[in-house]
Amino acid sequence: MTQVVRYECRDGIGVITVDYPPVNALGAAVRSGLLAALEQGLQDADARALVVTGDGRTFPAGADIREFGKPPVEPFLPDVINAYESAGKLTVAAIHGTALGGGMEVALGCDYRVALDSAKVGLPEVKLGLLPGAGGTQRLPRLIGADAALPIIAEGNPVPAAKAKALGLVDEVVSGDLVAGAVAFARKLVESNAPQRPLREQAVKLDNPNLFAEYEKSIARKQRGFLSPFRCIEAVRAATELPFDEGMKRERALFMELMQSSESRAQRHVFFAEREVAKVPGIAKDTPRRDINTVAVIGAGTMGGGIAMNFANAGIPVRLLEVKQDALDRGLAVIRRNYENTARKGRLTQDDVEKRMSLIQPTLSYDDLGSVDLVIEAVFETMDIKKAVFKELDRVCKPGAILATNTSTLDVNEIAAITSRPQDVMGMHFFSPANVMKLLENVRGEKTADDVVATVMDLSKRIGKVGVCVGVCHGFVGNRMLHKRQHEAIALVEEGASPEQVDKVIYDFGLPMGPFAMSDLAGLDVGYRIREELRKAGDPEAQALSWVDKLAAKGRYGQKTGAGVFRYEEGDRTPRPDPEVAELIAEHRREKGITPREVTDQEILERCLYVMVNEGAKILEEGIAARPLDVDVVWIYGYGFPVYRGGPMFWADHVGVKTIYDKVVEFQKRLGDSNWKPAPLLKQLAEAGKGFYAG
Ligand code: 3H9
Repeated sequence: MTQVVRYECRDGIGVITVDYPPVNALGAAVRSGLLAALEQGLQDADARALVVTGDGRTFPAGADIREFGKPPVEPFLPDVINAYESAGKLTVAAIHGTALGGGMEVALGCDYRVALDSAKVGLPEVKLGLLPGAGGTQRLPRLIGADAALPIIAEGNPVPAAKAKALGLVDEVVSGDLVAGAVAFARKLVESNAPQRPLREQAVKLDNPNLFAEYEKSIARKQRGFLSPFRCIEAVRAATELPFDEGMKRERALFMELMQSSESRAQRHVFFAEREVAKVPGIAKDTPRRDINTVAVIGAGTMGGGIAMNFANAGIPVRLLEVKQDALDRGLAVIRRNYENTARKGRLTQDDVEKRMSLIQPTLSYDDLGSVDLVIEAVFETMDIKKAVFKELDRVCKPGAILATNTSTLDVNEIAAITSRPQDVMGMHFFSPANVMKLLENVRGEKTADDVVATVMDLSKRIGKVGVCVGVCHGFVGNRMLHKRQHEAIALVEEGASPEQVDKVIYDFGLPMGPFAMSDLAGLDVGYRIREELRKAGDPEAQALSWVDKLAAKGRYGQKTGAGVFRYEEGDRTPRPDPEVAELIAEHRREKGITPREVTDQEILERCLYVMVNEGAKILEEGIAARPLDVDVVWIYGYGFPVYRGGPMFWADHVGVKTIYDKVVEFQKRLGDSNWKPAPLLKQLAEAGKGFYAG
């Protein structure tokens, strides 16, 4: 037998244990180990039934995703599960941790299931762009009915043990020693002559005859662009319409289709990227971390308040500082309102609201910050103000405290230099709304110490964020690329497109909204102010006054003023085209002597996205992002880049770097250097026939 699965007999019950850290994934060695152990258990005259379990932290958490895309190796998982299902002895799965995907399918191949009270079970394949491909779509509906099985398969969320028991997904929930509990359960089954229960022999219950059509309709908007949820529906429907073996064939065909799909490839890439991103190149795994037990946030505005909530949510006390009492009161009232809204939706208890509010301690004095471990500044986006804040922090904070700025565009090195401890300074760029958006760009300054970076990266996870380590430059990774896209979007309208056409192309590509709906949401005044600063500073990259700036100058700031690039009706966030804006654009074109032309959707897509890829390549060259995956994760978690496209750099490989480079060169000739100078890295990859990932 292979070492990754072992067999022993305990109290007359054979115990098969998978031991393949970290998550007992069902790689080839585990699959053959499971077969060998089954054989041994069947031949063991002392074993009257068999228990299957996992060592370490979990029951198998699924097929080994690293094997996907490689030539398949026998034995295949469906065959292993069939062998368990048709074994001549009773089988019991003993589940702890997370029995997911293929792991859950192994459990479904057993006659009975016992779970530890803390365990979760589920079929998350859909989140990898797949569907359960080892019988899950055929066996789960036979166990709990199609109506209950469908959302578990098509949404992929794990089900806690107690709920699983209520659904009939597990037979017994135990606490304490799982294997002892499962062995006792198996003995009871044997003693009571309990029958084997192969699910393949069960009929499928379907309560709602319109289940599939209704469900498909209900997910259509949320799952826009994804392929796998819709294939999951087909597979479950097959379970209700076909005999088991036919259903299995259908499941297999759908699984293979998804496995080859670009959507699943992208989703699997994102799965590994979001884990890899936490490992910062050059920072040793064993770098010591600083203790973060208390935090302070400077500024109780929208951003500061949202940031403070993250810490309160994680149970970390946070001092919230403002300079004026009324601003502090306003900030606290907004935070309370946010929590109470969540409580009203049933996602928090009133007790939780009070607990979180009590963790946020308001103050008007910097002298109250002497003992905090981390301070995050979230004041007005102006260098002079930031510097004044950091001077104060340098004065009051204890040695070793981490001093972070939430700046989205300013030079973190310049801010650090105003203090006597630049090694303790870094950027923590939260995305708005800060209590909701998962991305955190952790900006490492020239002098930031390794342990500060490691601490902030760990802390990101602790507060439920995906932290990406980036370097200092204007706009860092996300906004630097966004500014390039915005520049193109504005230019495309100047040349003849309408704002709604540009937005539709980007929305249809899969982003949650187009560039102009996004700027209306963020507030046109924000971008206007940043551009004004650049113009005033005489920055050669500063853009001339655009039609969007003209709208901002007229007080059309976006959603908050009911009008921006689009207009908004009271209480409705739907962007509506505005004839007044069309007139302003026409006037702007006349002033600049531009005759509008027809702009194709294809050109909009290429100019808005290729410009980002080109900028992403520059960001990589300059070391602002260490790896293409860092750029991808920034765009997925910060801007809602469609997961099924894998992020801009992964998508670029899909399109072909050479194709993109050729277009960039063409646009450079037509539109000039300022936005279209090809990144040397892009050129180099294109000429070598390589991609950002594919070597
Ligand atoms: C499937 O089962 C298909 C079948 O239906 C059909 C087959 C025919 N494979 O997340 P963590 C690695 S599809 C390989 O940080 P946590 C992970 O990369 C699969 N590796 O820990 C990481 O590596 P590293 C369906 C895997 O405690 C390490 O384990 N199953 C796999 O926060 C620790 O992971 C799923 O989709 C895997 N399946 O969360 C479950 N899973 O240390 C996917 C993890 O080198 N997994 N790794 O960075 C998860 O959701 C979480 O990992 C889990 C633990 C909840 C289990």
